[in-house]
Amino acid sequence: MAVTLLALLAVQEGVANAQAAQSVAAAPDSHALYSYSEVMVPMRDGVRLQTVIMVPRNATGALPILLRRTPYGVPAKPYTEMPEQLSALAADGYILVVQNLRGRFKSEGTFSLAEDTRIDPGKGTIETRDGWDTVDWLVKNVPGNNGRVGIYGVSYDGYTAAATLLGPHPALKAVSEQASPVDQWMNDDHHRYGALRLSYTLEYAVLEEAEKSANSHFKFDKWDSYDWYLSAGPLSSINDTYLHGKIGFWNENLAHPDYDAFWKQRAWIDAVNSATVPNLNVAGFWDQEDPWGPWQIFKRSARSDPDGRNLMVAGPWFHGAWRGNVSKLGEMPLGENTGQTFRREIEAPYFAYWLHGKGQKPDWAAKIFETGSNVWRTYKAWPPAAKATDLYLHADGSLSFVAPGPNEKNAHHDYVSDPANPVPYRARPISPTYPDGDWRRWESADQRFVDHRPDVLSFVTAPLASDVTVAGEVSAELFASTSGSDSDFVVKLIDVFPDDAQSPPWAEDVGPEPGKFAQSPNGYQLPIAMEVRRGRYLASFEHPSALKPDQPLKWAVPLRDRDHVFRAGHRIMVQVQSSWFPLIDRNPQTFVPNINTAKAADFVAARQRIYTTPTMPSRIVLPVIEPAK
Ligand code: PG9
Repeated sequence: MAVTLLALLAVQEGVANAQAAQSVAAAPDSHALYSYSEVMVPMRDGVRLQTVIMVPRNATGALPILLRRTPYGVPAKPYTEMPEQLSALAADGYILVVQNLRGRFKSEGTFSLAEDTRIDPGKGTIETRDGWDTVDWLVKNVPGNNGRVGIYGVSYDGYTAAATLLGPHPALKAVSEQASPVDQWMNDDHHRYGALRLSYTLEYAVLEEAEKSANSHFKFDKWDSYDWYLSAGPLSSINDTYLHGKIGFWNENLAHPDYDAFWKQRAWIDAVNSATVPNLNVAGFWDQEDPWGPWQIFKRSARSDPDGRNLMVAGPWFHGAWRGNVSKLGEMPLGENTGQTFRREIEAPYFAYWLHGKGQKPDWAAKIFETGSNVWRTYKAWPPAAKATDLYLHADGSLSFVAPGPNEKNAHHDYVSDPANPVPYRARPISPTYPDGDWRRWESADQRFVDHRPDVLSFVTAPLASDVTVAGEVSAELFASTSGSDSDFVVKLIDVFPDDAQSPPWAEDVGPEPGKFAQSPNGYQLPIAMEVRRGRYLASFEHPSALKPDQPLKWAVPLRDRDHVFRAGHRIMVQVQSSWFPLIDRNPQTFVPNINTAKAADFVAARQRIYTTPTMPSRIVLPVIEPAK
C-alpha cells in the first residue's frame, strides 16, 4: 500500500507515523481493547519475522485470526479506540495479527522488491511460503484461536494476501486482496505496457530499499518535482548524480527495459488459473497505483470457480480509499460514504461468513459502485452483457457515434510533441509522491489544466440527449503516426459536466462558497479512463522495434474495466497527447535499443498525427448497456 495510505493506517492505528510503527512493544494499557504481544515467528529457513498479535480483551470464546503482512511496519501498541477502517470487521471479533515481511524493520532476512514476487514454479513466491509458514505457526501457537485464518491487505499487503492463493495453508479460509499488483512490467505501479512510471518507480524504490528500518523519502532539491525530473535529464544520469547505484530495484528497472525473462518470472499472475481459497478482490477505478491487478486476479481465478469463491468489488476510489471515508469523486458528490458501505456491507459479512460461519454465502460475482448514477450494482457475472459501441474522433474536433464520412477522407490532426516541454500529468507544482502529497487524487483531477495546450488534442461530443451507461472493458483504437522513430500516445476518456451542474455563485441557494469557485462540478472534466502506449512495444513486448516515420499505424490502447454513466446533458471528451510527465518517462522519439540509456541528443521534437478518416477511424470502443425497454 502506498505510504499515503500507510500514513492513513498508521494514524488510524494510533501510531504517530510510519517510522514509529516498528518501535518496541507498548507498555500494557488498561484502556486497550486488545492484549498486545510481539513475537518473532520462525519461517522454514530459520528466518524470524516480527509479528504483532492482538487479542480482544472481551473475547469469550475461540476467535478466528485476521492476518495482514506488510513491508511498512507494525503497530507499536494495541488500540485504545477502534480505528474506523477496522471497526466493522472488529465488531465480529478477530485476533488481529500484523507481520513485517522478511528484511523489513525487525524481521530477519533480506528484502528485495525484485526478488519478492519471483515465482518458483509450482511453489508460488517467497510470500506464498512465508504466508503459509505464518498461518501454520499462528494456528498452532496463538491461544484461543478457532483454527480459521483470513488474510487481507491493500497494495503491497494486498500482494502478500494474494500470494497465498498460489499455495494456501488448509487453515486459510478467506482472502481479500485489495489493489494487489500482479505484473509490474505490464501495468500497475512501475510500468504501463512497458512505459516506465518514472516518478513512482524511483520514489517507491527509494522508499522501500534505502533503509531497512524506515520508509525513506527521496529528498528533492526543487519544489516542483516536474522541474526536478526534467532537469535530471536522461534516466542514466539519475544514478550518476543521485542514487549512485545503491537502490537495487531502480537498477533492475534500468537493466530490464523490455518484457524479458526477468519480468516474466515475476509476473506471478501467470500461476493463477482457478479459484482456490475464497477471495474478495477489491479495486479502485481511480487507483493511481494498482488499478489493474485485482481485475486480473478476478478474471484468471474465474477460469475455474465452480463454487463461486472468487468475488470482485470496485468503486470510485483512489488507492486504498475504501479503507477511509469517500463521499466525493473529484467535485462530484457520491451521495454516500462508499468506503464505509464497502466495509460494513461487503467486507465484514464476507469474512464473517467464511471465518465465523455467520450469515449467507455471497451469491454474486461482482458488486460495483456505478459512478454517474452513483448506485451500487450487484452482478451475477462480470462483465454484464453490453454492446460494443464505437465513439469516433472527427476532423472538426467533435466526437460522435457516427463514423467519419467521405468528406473526411484526408482528415487528420497534428501537433508537435517536444520532450523539452512534456505535458504534465497533473497541475504544477507537482509534489513528491511521498509523504502523503497530492498524489492520491490526481486521477480524478479536472483536466481543464491541459486542454488548451497545443500538444493536447481534445475531441468532444454534443451534450448527450440521454444517459450512456458503460460497463465492462473500454479500449481505444487510434490511427496515428509520428515523424520520429519512437513515440508515446496517451488517451484519456473524460466526462465533461455541464456548466450549470451546480448553481452559480450569484444564485442564492447552494453555489460554491466564496473563495472556492474552482471547487465546483461546473464544467469539470472528470477522467473516466486514461492509459499510455509506447510505440516501440506495439509489435512485440519482448523485442522493441522502430516506428517508420510518418507511417500511420493502429494503436490499441486498453482502458480497463469501468462502470460509469455519462449523464444526459454531460458531454464525452477524448484527449490525446504524447507525454505524461514525470508520471511516465519521456520517450526520446528517436528509436534507441535501450530507452534507459538514451543520450540527451536522442530526445527530439516530433510531429504527431491522429487520423480521423473513413479508413483510419480513430475511436473509443465502449461497452454500452442498452436501456431496459
Ligand atoms: N503501490 C505500492 C506497491 C505495491 C507493491 C509493489 C510496489 C508498490 C503500495 O502501495 O504498497
